[in-house]
Amino acid sequence: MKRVFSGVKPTGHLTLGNYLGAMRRWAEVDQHQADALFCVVDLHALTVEHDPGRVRRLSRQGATLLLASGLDPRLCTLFVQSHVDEHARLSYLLECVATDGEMRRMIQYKEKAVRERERGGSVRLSLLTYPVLMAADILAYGTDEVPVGDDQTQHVELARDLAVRFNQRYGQAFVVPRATRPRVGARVMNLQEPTSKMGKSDDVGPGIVYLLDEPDVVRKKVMRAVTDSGRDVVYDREGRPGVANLLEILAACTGGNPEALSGVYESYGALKKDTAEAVVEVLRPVQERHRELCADPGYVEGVLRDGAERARAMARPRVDAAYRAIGLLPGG
Ligand code: AQP
Repeated sequence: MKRVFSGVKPTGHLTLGNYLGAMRRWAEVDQHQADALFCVVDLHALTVEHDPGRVRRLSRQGATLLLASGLDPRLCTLFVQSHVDEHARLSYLLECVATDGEMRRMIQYKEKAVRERERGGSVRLSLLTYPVLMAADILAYGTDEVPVGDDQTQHVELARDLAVRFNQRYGQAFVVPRATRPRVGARVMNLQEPTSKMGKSDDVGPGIVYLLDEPDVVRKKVMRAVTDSGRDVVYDREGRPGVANLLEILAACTGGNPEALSGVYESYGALKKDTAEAVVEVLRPVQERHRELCADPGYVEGVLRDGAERARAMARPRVDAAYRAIGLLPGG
């Protein structure tokens, strides 16, 4: 059976982008068809300015929302990255095969470094090396597939390159993974800035639909989405990014096709109304289940404890073998 690994970063409240681009497919497809691991990648949240208490709260909330979105611990392994030491252990080895130039070419690094400077902060070294830790997350488990949204494909490419390089230099240690993406919803854009991705730690809050937004808040955000001065509803990502984004969100929520849906609407208002209702309906069961799980925090903690134990047992032999292969003396 193929192995699948993916994760969410507790850098903000999870968004509709995270859900349509990744989480929904993990629950509906991946956990049924693969030996799947899903992770709250909390170490990654330390790569930018952070508040310790907030990261802890968001990690717990992220795990709870993953369960609420349908992950079933009987079908998959759900855990928190920092509970499994193998990620950090392997990351160091991979830093010894990655290059400085590779890191500096990463688009997300460039974008986030600019944002950190604009916010008056300095750029942490861990922001530069973040893709190596992500490669370790993936490679430690012999992962075949990494289901992610478009924004993460460059990082998965790097994980592939590092696996191939390590294997060529030191012997076959890692499976070479590949990224998979959803048919629609792979890149949900900010409703107020439809040329930028809807990102959970962005500053343009009104353009972001959070998974725990109340239905009326969702409606308000979608109804106020930026479109353009035209009138016809046409699907044109380049020329009409705002309308295209709404059509893609509607298609992702209803199982339709954005191109076909564009023919159904004669006004932006009607498109927005249906999109808002479709989003509210998609989020409703997730929010209900989230409420139930919040009433039973011991259950979530237990799932994470078991998950970390299982993940450790899967990662340790491969990471130990990589330590030996690269030339380190086996210890006690
Ligand atoms: N807007 C999006 N559209 C489609 N997929 C998305 N993903 C994120 N945003 C969108 C996918 O969600 C998964 C988890 O993302 P992450 O927690 O690793 O964070 P990220 O990719 O860096 O995205 P964010 O939400 O924008 O976080 P910040 O703002 O902290 O950088 C991934 O599979 C991602 O592709």
